[in-house]
Amino acid sequence: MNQKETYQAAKEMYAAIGVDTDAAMEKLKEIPVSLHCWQGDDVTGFDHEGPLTGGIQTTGNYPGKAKTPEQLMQDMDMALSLMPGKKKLNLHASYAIFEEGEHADRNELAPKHFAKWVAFAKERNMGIDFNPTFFSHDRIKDGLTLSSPDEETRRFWIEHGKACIRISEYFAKETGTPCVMNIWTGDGYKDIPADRMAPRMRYKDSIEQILAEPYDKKLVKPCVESKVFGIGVESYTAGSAEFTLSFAATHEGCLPLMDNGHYHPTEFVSDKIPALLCFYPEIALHITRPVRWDSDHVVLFDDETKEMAKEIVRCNALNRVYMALDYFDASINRIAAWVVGFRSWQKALLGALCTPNDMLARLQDENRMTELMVWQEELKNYPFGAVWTEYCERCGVTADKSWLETVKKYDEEVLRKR
Ligand code: RNT
Ligand code: ZN
Repeated sequence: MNQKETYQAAKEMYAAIGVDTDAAMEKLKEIPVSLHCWQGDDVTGFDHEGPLTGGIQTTGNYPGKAKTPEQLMQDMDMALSLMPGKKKLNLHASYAIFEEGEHADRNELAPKHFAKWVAFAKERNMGIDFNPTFFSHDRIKDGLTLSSPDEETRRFWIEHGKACIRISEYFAKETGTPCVMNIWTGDGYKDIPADRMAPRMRYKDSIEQILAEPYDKKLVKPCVESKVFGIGVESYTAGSAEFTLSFAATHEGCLPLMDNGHYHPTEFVSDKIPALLCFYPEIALHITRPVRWDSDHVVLFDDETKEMAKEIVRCNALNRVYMALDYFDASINRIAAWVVGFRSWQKALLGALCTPNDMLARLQDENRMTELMVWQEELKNYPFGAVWTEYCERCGVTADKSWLETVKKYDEEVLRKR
């Protein structure tokens, strides 16, 4: 059988259980997924010299990492060309691009420092998401930014947040796509604090001040990302799950952002998605792969990844969930890391769209739990691979791993020569 026939057979099998695979592919093509620029250079950025801080870490020393905006864009282009589906660009403030001899500190960043990124995104028909960078900077005092007891420090970081709101609005206006602006800080304590509330009250006030910057709520979607702990801040994180959820719940227009690496290993974000969708009009996600902890390994087509995608689709919430990838592996080819992660999430979404969700929900409501279990197992053997191959072909990318040959060639010809 050639691919067309294989796909036709698969399509009929899915049709028999009420799944329209063509419609699933058409739908997926329209759903943007945000690709994080920071996988390309180990979260280094262009506006500082120092190390990566904030309780996050990249490990590995794979050769040829991008060191300039041009290199990062070139690498990203290579990655983008190997991924099916609709992409959005996810930037951090630390990726500002300065003219020769120019520099602006984080509190003074302006739209012009991102004009090159806007041109890049527009040429590729991508919207842009944004993140103020509250780490890797010498104005972090004693590990604290927005929750610092030092008013000058806190002011600096509030100004940074406000600058980022203005830049986010600029992105939205330029690209014609709303910009999701995510606030995450690594603020916390290594050891048991004596006061857990005051830092949170300051953090709360700081975010309120940032969001008091005027902006169009249709264009900028601010979020707050929670975290359970970071390296060096194991005992206490100001932006805990309860803190950020409550903040988002009580501040109109502010979304909660769940990063699936930021919970205890026995918690599942797939279960949290429908819980939040009961209350929030919109939510945001950082999709990653935690290995025993917040390790930010490359996203794979694994069970929890599939389950998260299924929940978004089952809840009919593809237009209510902003999806962004967030991982950084410096130990393997960085472009391949981008590609594998993005393709894994595409597979998970396509798989979810090819699931007879209404039928399964009916079995649940009619308490036909034996049948439900048997069906869920049966579906694992459906010919999803044929649908994926067809989807990739329709998107103009290779379906199998032959894309790796292109990356290997680029590795030899470009990366190793840096
Ligand atoms: C860190 C958070 C945060 C960062 C990025 C770089 O634990 O997940 O989202 O990964 O902002
Ligand atoms: Zn994250």
